[in-house]
Amino acid sequence: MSPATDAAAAFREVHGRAPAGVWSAPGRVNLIGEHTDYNDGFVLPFALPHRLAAAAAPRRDGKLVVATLGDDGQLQHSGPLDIASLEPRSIGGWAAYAAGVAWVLREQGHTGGADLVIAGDVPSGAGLSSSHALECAVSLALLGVAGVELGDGAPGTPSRPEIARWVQRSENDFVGAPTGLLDQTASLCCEDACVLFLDVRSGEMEQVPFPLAETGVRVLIMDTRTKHSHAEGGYGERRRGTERAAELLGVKALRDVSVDGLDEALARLPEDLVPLVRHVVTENQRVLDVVDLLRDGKLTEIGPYLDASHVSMRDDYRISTAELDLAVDSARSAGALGARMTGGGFGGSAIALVREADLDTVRDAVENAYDRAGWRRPRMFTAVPSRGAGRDEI
Ligand code: GAF
Repeated sequence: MSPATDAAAAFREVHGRAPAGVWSAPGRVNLIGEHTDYNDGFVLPFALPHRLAAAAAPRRDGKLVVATLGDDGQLQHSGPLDIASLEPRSIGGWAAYAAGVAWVLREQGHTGGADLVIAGDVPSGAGLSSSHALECAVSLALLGVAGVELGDGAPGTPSRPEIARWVQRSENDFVGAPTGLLDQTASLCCEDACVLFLDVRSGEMEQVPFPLAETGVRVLIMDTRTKHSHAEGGYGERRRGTERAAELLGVKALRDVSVDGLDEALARLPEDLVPLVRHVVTENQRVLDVVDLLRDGKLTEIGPYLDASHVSMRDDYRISTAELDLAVDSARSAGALGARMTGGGFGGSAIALVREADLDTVRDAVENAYDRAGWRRPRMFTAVPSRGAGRDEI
């Protein structure tokens, strides 16, 4: 069974008929480039093999009816929601993400009701973008049942980057989470076996080969199973801080400050903004350095950049937690080539780049460290870069 077949089976159970189609979208990890997206900077995510699928059929009454299949096999139902009367912030909980997409598509002229049933295996609350996977799957499903073809952005054929911007708008304006463009773009635009180098300012993208198996290394994901939430204070506070710094420096965004000009820029800022700016500027440079190494086929040499990124998020951006630090530090001490927290922070997941031969040692070391701390062990798994969102054969 796959998320797509699960969603289709659940759709038949709920509606007593087959869906018109199934569309799915992956979660992501960000290899490096954190909190750079809303500063017009660079990011380097890859799509997880884990996906959320939306089985869908059109409705003629303009309503959106959503059911999601939980890990416990139980269906949770929303709605019916009248798409024409959706208003920003009018809905809470998981249904807000699906409703937000219907709202933004309505704003773009793509109205149309639908029955949706969602199933999948992206761990939720793990900082692996399950909410964006849901939004991206729902956006493709709603466009799909409305007969809208994806294209190059010409009128009537929205492109994937354009849909990513719509999804961002639904989150910012409808859900009320001030997130950037990283996660939606990763879910919609990533490709198999590659990391996606995205320049958020220009929208330029490069699929950079990330040959894990051929190099004998793995990416170990360590879900600390501790809380993270972007709608709450810490994320927005950091974002506002970096925007204020850009304003004080007289630049459009911190992307415009280079590492060479960093000291001079920091000298002009109030003390509280210094570490925030240092993180963003050095993180952008680390993304560029890692991309250069990957283009040169030097995957095993990127570890120190992952480590430096973690230190920068821990000490300067202050978005790490004791659980994330312990996962990162114990993985490193047990021989990981590099490790860092991934995503927005304040909990969620860390990643470690590990040689295949060291995988068990690293896993054991992390578990032992957690046991010694008296904490619940992280959920750990390896993941390879996978395909982005799309329609599934069922
Ligand atoms: C979260 C946000 F949704 C992204 O836009 C990005 O800012 C990330 O945190 C940090 O890099 O996942």
